[in-house]
Amino acid sequence: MLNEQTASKATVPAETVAAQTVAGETAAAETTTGTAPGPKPGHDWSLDEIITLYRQPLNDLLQQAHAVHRRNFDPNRIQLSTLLNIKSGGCPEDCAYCPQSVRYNTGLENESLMSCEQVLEAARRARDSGASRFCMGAAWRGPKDRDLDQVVAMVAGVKQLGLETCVTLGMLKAGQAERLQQAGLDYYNHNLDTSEEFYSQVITTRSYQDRLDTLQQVRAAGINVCCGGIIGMGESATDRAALLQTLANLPQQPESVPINTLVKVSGTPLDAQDDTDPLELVRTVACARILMPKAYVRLSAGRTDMSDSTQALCFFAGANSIFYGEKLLTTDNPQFNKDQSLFERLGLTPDTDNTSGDTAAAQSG
Ligand code: SAM
Ligand code: DTB
Ligand code: SF4
Repeated sequence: MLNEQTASKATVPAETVAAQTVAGETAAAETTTGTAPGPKPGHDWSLDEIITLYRQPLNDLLQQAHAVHRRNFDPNRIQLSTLLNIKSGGCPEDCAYCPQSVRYNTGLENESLMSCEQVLEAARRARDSGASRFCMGAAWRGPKDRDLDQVVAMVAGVKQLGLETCVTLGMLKAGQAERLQQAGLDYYNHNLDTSEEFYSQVITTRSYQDRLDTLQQVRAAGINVCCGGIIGMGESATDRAALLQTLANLPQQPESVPINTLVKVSGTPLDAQDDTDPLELVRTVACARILMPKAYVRLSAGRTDMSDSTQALCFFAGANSIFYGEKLLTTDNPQFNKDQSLFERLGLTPDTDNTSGDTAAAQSG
């Protein structure tokens, strides 16, 4: 396991990494320092390469990540997604971080699936507040076909409001992704959460392969993939590197990569975890940006307890999307005015354009 100590000393003087191609991007010549590998072609990152990238001196990592970011995105624009928990609590799964598992006593009220009208009302509010994507989450192991009938109607309705649509419903059975695609679904969120090695310490009721299978079904149905993980669950830096390796080496990289910081909810098995070093988050975001240059990297759960400076560093490192709105699924997210003030102070402009068509087309496989 990689020692948590990062920023190992650079043993090689400044050198130029020649123009190379990363996941379809044509890279300009970059000046970088240290021993970390520069941009490389294809999707065959080894774990050692990613660990070297992750551990290099922070200034070198940030410089490299920001250069990749600038080549692929306007660095001063940010994509805003709003979340709605359309079915809250009572989930049979045992994800150790999750306040919605029926196995943990978190005081959360279980609620049945919201009506389509309630969902559309929330979507209108999100659109009017400036969000461009509306993400609906359900505390299910996976949707039953009769549940899916209702979600299909919600997706179609939200799409008609001019918003991009995203759902996260758990594992999908054969044919379900196609139904969602036909309803106009743009993104399906399904996280790997952590490395395959660490996974069994967090979840036992579904396997890593189950998750990869659902991602494959989503991809095969022509829906954009939103897939990322959580940091701060007691995993090592090697686990974070391994998660990024799995994501970056998928046959087609995800269009959207949420990086969540654990929200410690009282009553869950992970409620007493040590706080995450914010610089480990920054390193994770920077590596995600370098490995998946075309993806929207979302600074997801955990922003309520994050300083403005940490968020600013994450945006510099390549994060270009957030959840916007005062609630995530069951926990708090920053207040609207706090985020608006942050955007102003950082000179960030919310993306109003829908991105789904562009990103799907931009992926090189
Ligand atoms: N039930 C579905 C599933 O698990 O796929 C969808 C909803 S689930 C809540 C979506 C994701 O939210 C999880 O995979 C996890 O990455 C993230 N998440 C849940 N609880 C969290 C917490 N306490 N802190 C950070 N991220 C969390
Ligand atoms: C994702 O990666 N993070 C979001 C979304 N996808 C569904 C969920 C965060 C949940 C945080 C805990 C809660 O609010 O319940
Ligand atoms: Fe259920 Fe999803 Fe929470 Fe796991 S993360 S317990 S599957 S709602």
